[in-house]
Amino acid sequence: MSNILSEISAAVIAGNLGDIADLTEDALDEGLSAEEILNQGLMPGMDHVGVEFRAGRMFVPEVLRSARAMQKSMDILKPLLVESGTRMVGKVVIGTVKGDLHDIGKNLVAMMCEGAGFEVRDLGKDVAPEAFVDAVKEFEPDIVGMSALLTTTMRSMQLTINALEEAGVRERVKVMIGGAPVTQDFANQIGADGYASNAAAAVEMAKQFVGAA
Ligand code: B1M
Repeated sequence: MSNILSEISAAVIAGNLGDIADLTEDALDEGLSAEEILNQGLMPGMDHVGVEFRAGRMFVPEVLRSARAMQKSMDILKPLLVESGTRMVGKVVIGTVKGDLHDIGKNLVAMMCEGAGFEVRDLGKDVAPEAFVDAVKEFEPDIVGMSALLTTTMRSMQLTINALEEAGVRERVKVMIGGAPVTQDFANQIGADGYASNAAAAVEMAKQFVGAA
């Protein structure tokens, strides 16, 4: 890995809010692409944070700081990741489901969908089933995307699909789900239309759903 990418990983791990923006700019100046910085700098850093968190060597305030550092870099990369997004290929409503505050992966999926030309309405995190229903009625998306990072909040995905059915709008949209604990089996079980394991796969699936693949 290039030195600057290692430094970016280290800045995410340390939650170094002072240096991460400069490091990101330096990496771009060195000719690295936004995708390389994301996949080989930020993501390995956050993976390491996850390992340390699970092992009890990092705690919530530190993890939060790492998340902020990653977001700060992503704010710089976003225009580059979405720069091709001038065409409107379809509409996506996306959110992290109720009870869940993890939004980095969801933000990435939203960003990459924008980059692929989708109009995206991001409902944020901790989104109640009723809020998804309201957004479907108001925004009339082609796709509803749900993200969950906790095994305990995966159930909110099922509850959201139930709410879409009860409101009579389930058939109007394709439902795509993702997040670290989510699987294809789980998607089948709750009646989602698709599961994507990462942001790039999510974009491919979204394009297939609207016939733009
Ligand atoms: Co949390 N956390 N966390 N956390 N946290 C995890 C998820 C955990 C695995 C850590 C661990 O134990 N190793 C664990 C969950 C265990 C489980 O349920 N299986 C955990 C826990 C336990 C908790 C708390 C309960 C801790 C506590 O308070 N005791 C708490 C819960 C709060 C809540 O949500 N109610 C909590 C809190 C937090 C912070 C707030 C401190 C912070 C989140 C900050 C934020 O998001 N703004 C945080 C973080 C940062 C993590 C880890 C370290 C990193 C998550 C992340 O951002 N990854 C995480 C460990 C880990 O995953 N390594 C962990 C980077 C991101 C780009 O990846 O989100 O997987 P990811 O997204 C990927 C794919 O999954 C996919 O594409 C993305 C890009 O490729 N994808 C989709 C995601 N959504 C998709 C949607 C799609 C398609 C694909 O379609 C719509």
